[in-house]
Amino acid sequence: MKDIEIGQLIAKEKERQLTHIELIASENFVSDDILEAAGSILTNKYAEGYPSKRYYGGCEYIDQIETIAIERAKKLFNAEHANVQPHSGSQANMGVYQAILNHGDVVLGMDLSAGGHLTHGHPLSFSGINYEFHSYKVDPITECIDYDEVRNVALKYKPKLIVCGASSYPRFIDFKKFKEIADEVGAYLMVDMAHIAGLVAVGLHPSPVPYADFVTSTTHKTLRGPRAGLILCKEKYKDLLDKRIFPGIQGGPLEHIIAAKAICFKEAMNVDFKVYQKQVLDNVQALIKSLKEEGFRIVSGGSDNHLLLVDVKKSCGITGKKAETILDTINITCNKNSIPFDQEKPAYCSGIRLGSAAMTTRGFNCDDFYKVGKIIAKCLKNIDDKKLHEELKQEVLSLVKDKPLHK
Ligand code: DSN
Repeated sequence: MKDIEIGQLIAKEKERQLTHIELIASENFVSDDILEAAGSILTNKYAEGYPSKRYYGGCEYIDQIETIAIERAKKLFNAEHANVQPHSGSQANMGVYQAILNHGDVVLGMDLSAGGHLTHGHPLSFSGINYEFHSYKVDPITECIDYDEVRNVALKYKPKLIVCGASSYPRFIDFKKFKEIADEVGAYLMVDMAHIAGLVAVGLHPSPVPYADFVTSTTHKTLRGPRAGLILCKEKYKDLLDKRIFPGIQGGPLEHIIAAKAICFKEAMNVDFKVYQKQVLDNVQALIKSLKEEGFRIVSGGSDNHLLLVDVKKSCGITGKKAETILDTINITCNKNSIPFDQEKPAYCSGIRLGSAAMTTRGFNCDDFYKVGKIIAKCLKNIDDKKLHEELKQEVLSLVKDKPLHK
């Protein structure tokens, strides 16, 4: 690369990725094919519009690529329509909101501290600014969604839209129950399946597609594609939705990323993708077992998906922020996370969120994740023992040695 400054920083970031255990639940490592498409000459092309209805010439190959991406997304998720243009999950959510809501309309979403996402109504997000969001939480004892509470809040506020799906919720979500509640109050149902899309694709999490009017997602979490968004919907909403994405909220689609999404959808149809997702689930269970043996409290008592929340405040008396910082010194990357009914401010949090998708891609098995649990436990129980931390960092380095970012 001629730009030495940026080239060196990319090289350093690659080295960081290679030498760290990546436990951020929303991250993953893409295949070489996806990387190649995302860095391809397709980035040179403007293609405002949709296949065969473009506002620029020279789109004959772009049209084929985007059509393949749409068809593969529909096939993978058994959906009637797919819009593959959203640049991100936030823009996918914004597109759906703008398609069916008016400014000030009432919406129901999951509270951020219970596991929801910023775009599910946080007051600082466009969602909370433009619409009147109300939220449901989780049951204070089980820390799982209480569908009776969701129903009661829905009956009270009569939302035009109910949003479900989460960023840090470790349990199965019952989309059928959400649909029944939405029908009872006459609301649309939107499911944001960003975190669990890979599990849904292979049938290891129940699919929201049969129940939701709109399903939004990112493509880079468990789905292991490029950093981008996706919307699935019923055929009857196709025109409404497509107009909202372009020209509603976006201009030229990122066709290099759409090509990468098409490859991602094909990869997700391979038999080995299901094997990978099963390993993701097994690895989470190994990590939970290891941490529980060390006395750590796991929010909701466990996990049904690719992530878990560890209550580090209760388990070892430190904040999530402190835990995130200390783990980083031994080359383990994760993020602080609020836990249900958290008493700490969002900048500190009482928990950390751990996910298995990224390291499973790098070839970690249950033994590796069990060891990772022991390393985390030793580190967080001895936060001032620098000598121990150095030993733990060496253990991490030996675990990641000879593990490529993507096999
Ligand atoms: N920031 C993503 C996550 O980490 O879950 C959600 O957008």
